Amino acid sequence: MTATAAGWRKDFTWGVSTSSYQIEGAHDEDGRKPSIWDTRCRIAGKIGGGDTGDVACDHYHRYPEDIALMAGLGLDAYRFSVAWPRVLPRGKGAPNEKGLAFYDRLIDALLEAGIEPWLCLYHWDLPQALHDIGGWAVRDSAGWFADYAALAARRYGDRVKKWITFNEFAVFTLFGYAIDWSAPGITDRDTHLKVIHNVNRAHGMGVDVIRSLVPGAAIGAVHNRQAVWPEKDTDADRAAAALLHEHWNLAFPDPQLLGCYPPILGEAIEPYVQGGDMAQICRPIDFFGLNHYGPIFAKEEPDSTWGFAWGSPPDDAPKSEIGWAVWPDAFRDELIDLCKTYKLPVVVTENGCGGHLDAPDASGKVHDAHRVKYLELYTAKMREAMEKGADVRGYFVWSLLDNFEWGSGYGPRFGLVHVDYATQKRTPKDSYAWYRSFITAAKAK
Ligand code: IFM
Repeated sequence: MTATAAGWRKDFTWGVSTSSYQIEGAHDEDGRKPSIWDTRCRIAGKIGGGDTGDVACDHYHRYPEDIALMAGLGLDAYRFSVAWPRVLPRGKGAPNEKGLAFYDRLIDALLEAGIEPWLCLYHWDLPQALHDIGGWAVRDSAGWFADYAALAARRYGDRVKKWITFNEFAVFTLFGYAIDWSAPGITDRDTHLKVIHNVNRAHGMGVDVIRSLVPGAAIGAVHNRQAVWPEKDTDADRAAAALLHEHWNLAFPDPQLLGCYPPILGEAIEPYVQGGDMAQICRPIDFFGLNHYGPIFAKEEPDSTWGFAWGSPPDDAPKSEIGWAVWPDAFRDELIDLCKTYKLPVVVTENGCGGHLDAPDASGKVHDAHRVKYLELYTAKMREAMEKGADVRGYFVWSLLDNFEWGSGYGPRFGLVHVDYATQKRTPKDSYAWYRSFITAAKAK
C-alpha cells in the first residue's frame, strides 16, 4: 500500500526514538552494573567535555514527565532500548528484579498513555562483565544475547508486540572494533570480523527466541543505511567508498535478509563462518528498521584498520549545524532502493537533525528552525518515496530529548525537547510544536 495524494496511510506509525544509555542515567542504581560505555566514559580524552551517561536525562526517575511529553505530541509509538546491564548486571546468570521492574513501569505507563512500546534489545550498552570474557568477539556471545532476549520476551512479551534485536549494527561494530570512536575502542581487523559475524548470529538467534516466546510479535532489526560517496573523484577514494559501503550498508542486512555477505567482506570473514551459521543468521523478520540522516563520504587512509577513513562532504553541500550533509533526495532514493532489495516493509526508526546552538531565548523558548526545516524536507521526501512505491509504514524522530551523544558528549543536541542538564528542565522546542501539528494533520486527512 502506498500513500495517496490525499494523505498518509491510516495505519502509519508516528513515533520518537531514544536509547537507554543516552537518557536513563541512574548508572549505579538498583543493581545496574557497568556497560562498556560506562567504562569508556572513564577513559580520559574519549568523550567530548569529559561527559558521562551517569545522569544523562535522568529518565530513569523522570519517565512519567517524558511520557507526558510524548502524549503531548500525539504519538502512536515510542522506540526505546533496554539496558542489558540493568536487567542482567553481569550479562548472564541472575536477573535483577529491580532493573526488570523499571521497564515494567515504563511499558505500563506508555500503554496507559495510548503509546505503543517498541522495544529494542541492544543499543550498544554491552555489559562490561561480558566484554571481560571476550564480548562480541567470542562465539558464545550469540547465546548470551539469545538468553537475554528470552528474559525480555518472557517478561514483557504480554504487553510489547514490536521487537527490535539491534540498533545500527554497523555503527557499533565498525566504530567500536575497527575505529576507536566507540566502546570498547578496539582497532583490529580480525576482531572486527569475528564481531560482525557473531553479532549477525546473535540477531538470528534473538529473532528465533522472540518468535517462539511472543505470540503476534512483529520483529525487526535497525540498520543505518545511507549512500557512501567518495570524498574526491579518485580511484583511491572510490575504492574506499566501495569498501565502506559494504561495511556500512551491507555487512548486516545482506546476510540477515539475503543469506550471504557482500563480496569483499565475504572473503575476509569466511574463516570465521561455520556450517549452519548462514541459515541461523538469515531468519524471517517483519520489517526493516532504517536509521538515516544523510549521505556519508569516504577517503583513502592507508594507516587505518581497513584502509578507509571518514571524508568530508563538499564545501557547498547543505549541512546541519554539526556538519552532517543534508540531502533529502538521498533519503527518498534509499527508501525506494531498500524496498526493492530486501522486499520488506520499512519503518524509519531514526531521522533527525543535530545542532549545538539550541538554547532557550530570553522568553524561555527554543527556536530550532534548522530542525523544523530538516524534518519538513525529509518527511516530504519520505512521502515522495511512498508515492513511487516504497512500502514505508512508520517514522520515528531521533530524538524525543536532547541526550548523551556518545563520543561527542552533551554538545550535539538532537531533541524535539531541550534538556537543561544542570536542572533537568525540559523545554519543548519549536520542532516539538511542528511535529505535533504535522501528526495531527497527517491523521486528520
Ligand atoms: O545518537 C545516535 C543514536 O544513538 C544512533 N543513531 C544516530 C544518533 C545520532 O548520532
